[in-house]
Amino acid sequence: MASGAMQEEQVKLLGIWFSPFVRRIEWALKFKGIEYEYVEEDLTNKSSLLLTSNPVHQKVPVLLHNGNPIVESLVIIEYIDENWKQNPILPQDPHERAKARFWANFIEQKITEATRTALVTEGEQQKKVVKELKEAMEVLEGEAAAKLNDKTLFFGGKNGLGYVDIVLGWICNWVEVIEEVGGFKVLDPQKQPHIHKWMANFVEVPLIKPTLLPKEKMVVCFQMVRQAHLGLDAKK
Ligand SMILES: N[C@@H](CCC(=O)N[C@@H](CS)C(=O)NCC(=O)O)C(=O)O
Repeated sequence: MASGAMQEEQVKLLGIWFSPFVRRIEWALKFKGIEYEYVEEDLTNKSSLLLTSNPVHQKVPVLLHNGNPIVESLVIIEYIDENWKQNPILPQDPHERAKARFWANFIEQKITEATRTALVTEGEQQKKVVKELKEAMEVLEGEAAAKLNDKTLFFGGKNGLGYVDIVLGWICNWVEVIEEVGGFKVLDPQKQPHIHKWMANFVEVPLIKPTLLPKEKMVVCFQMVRQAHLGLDAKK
């Protein structure tokens, strides 16, 4: 019979197709080669499993590991890395690990959240957040210039993809869509050549490529999100 370590694990991911936060978890699971069941949620009619698994935020992604819920995408990625040791996502060295966590948090606070705000705002409020977003991109460009070169294509270093790559990866598929829908521009190959090179390499990674979404489908979805937040429907 199977030993303890070999016992069958139940891994379930509650998600929604258009979420960059969910996509990160799919990338982390695929990177580790972990089998999982994907359950698509209806966020207009959340399942009781979602509500009981993530009672505080009631958001996806939720990872259920043998029935235990883990929430918040960065927490989930760290959990996956701690539980399944193959193909480490975070660096082994404590200082490198701390630096990876620093950049992941920077991306989350200064880029991911700001992009979300820029999508659902207009006028002066949007101008302010887009300015902050551009400044954050410049800071990230500096880190990319320092860290990446012809031999080191990813923030994960010699091992290839790592924590920062998985956390940042959504920009390759989502930012262009959100820029179009929100009517602003933050990514510019002239201004962030290293980030653009990284993006070009990231989308070609065999485990990433098939998971990228068609732009047209996302534009329609994010237009609805923007309109819902701005109440444009009500004004019509
Ligand atoms: N900080 C969270 C963000 C998750 C999030 O915002 N999920 C959205 C989908 S993209 C959601 O479930 N929204 C449902 C709601 O706000 O009711 C994470 O990193 O997991």
